[in-house]
Amino acid sequence: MALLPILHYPDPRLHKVAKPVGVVDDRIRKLVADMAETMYEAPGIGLAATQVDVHRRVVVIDVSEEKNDLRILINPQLIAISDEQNTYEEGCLSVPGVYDEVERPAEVRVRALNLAGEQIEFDAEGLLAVCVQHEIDHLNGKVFVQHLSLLKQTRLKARLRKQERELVRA
Ligand code: QAP
Ligand code: CO
Repeated sequence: MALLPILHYPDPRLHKVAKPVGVVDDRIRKLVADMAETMYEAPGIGLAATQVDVHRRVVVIDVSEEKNDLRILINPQLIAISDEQNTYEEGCLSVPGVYDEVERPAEVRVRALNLAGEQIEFDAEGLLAVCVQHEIDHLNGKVFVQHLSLLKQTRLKARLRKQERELVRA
C-alpha cells in the first residue's frame, strides 16, 4: 500500500481522458488499493485515477459515515439518468478549500466492473449519485469547477495559481 500524490487544479493533466481497463489484473488491484488508502487518508469520499495521474478508468468511492463501504468502479458508465435534477455543494481533493453548487441528475443507474472483473449494476441517489457523476467526470478530463460560470473559473484559476506561487516561495 502507498499514498499517491494528488494533482491540483489547474494542472493540465487533470484534463486527460482516461482509457478503459482491458483486464482487471494485479496492477489494477494495486492501483485500487493505493487509491483507497489515499482517499481515506485525505480524507475524501471519492477519488478517480486521473487525480493521481493514472489515466485509466478506475474510481474509488466511500460515502458512508463509518468509512466501511468502499465501492470500486472500473470502466464505470451511466446507463440511465433521471430528468429530475439536484443541486449539491461539491468539493474535490484536486481543488482543496473550494466548494460550490453543481446541478446534476438526481438519480443514475451505474454499470461498472468490480475487482473480480465482473459486471455490476446499481441505482444511486443522494450523495452517492453526486459522487459517481463527479468521479466519472474526472475520467473524462472534467473537474467540477468546469460546471461553474466562466467568470468563476477564471477567478479561481488566478487565485489558485497565485496561492501555488506563494507556497513555492515560502
Ligand atoms: C467528490 O470530494 C465529491 O476541499 C469527492 O480541503 C464531493 O472527497 C462528491 C476534500 C462532494 C460529492 C460531493 C475537499 C478534502 C474532499 C477539500 C472529496 C479539502 C479536503 C473532497
Ligand atoms: Co474530484
